[in-house]
Amino acid sequence: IFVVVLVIVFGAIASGKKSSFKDVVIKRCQTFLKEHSNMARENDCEIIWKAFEQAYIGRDPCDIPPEAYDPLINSVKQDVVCNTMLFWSKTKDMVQAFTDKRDCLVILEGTLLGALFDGLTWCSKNESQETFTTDCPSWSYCQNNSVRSFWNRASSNFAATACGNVSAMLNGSLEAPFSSTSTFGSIEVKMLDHSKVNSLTVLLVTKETDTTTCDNPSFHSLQNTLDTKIAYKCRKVPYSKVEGCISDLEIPCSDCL
Ligand code: AVW
Repeated sequence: IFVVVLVIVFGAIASGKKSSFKDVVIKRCQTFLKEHSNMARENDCEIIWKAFEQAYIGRDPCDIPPEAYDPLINSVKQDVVCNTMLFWSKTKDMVQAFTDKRDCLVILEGTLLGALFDGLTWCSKNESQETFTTDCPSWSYCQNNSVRSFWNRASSNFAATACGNVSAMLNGSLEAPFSSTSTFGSIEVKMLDHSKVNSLTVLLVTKETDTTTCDNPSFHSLQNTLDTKIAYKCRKVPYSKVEGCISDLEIPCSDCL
């Protein structure tokens, strides 16, 4: 009896401590659907999980093409609101803090698909049924790794569904805020559909001491990549203004950008 009790107690402690990767994703899914109750009827967290898993389970973690995530993309139902889409490059933390509790702008990481996997690492192995969260190939170790292919596929979908006037927050503290090899430059700009998107506005977030302006040469390559039927605009936004809006939710969005 003593041994049985011991096994049960240790079993409970062990299972209570460790929450599996699946548990994390399912929990995020349920939380998101609670906060966006209008989406709860159309989205099923278990179905989404199954569609996700089939992309990489049992496969070489460097041999997952972005298309492997097509069933996942199709399993998530979310209508994007035109004129609210915000892209970003080299500004992640600021943009996440800024959009977190505001509905006026939506980033990929603020949609159900992006929120489920933001900040996570996952992979499997040939012949394995398991999901690993450590010792997975890093972002640039191989092109088609399970995590990078997911973000490439998700970003391409996010841009392809964009409509109206969209914007991109870029980092004015950099010598070249636009990089044609970034996800924004290599995937998202190219996927914007001129039949739905009217304009792309670069919001160049600039500190007082920054010297980079909208005349920066890197924006020429952005305009060359952008469909000529989509209007290009660029405007400086003071970093202090964005900071102020992050700390004070009472300031309306229209006064932030
Ligand atoms: P980014 P993007 N090693 O700030 O335009 C590890 O350049 O690419 O913005 N992780 C990396 C690496 C790397 N070499 N490169 C990129 N990442 C990951 C989705 C890392 O997590 C949204 F819709 C880094 O924080 C945006 O509009 C993130 O990729 C667009 O794509 C962004 O790198 C931002 O992609």
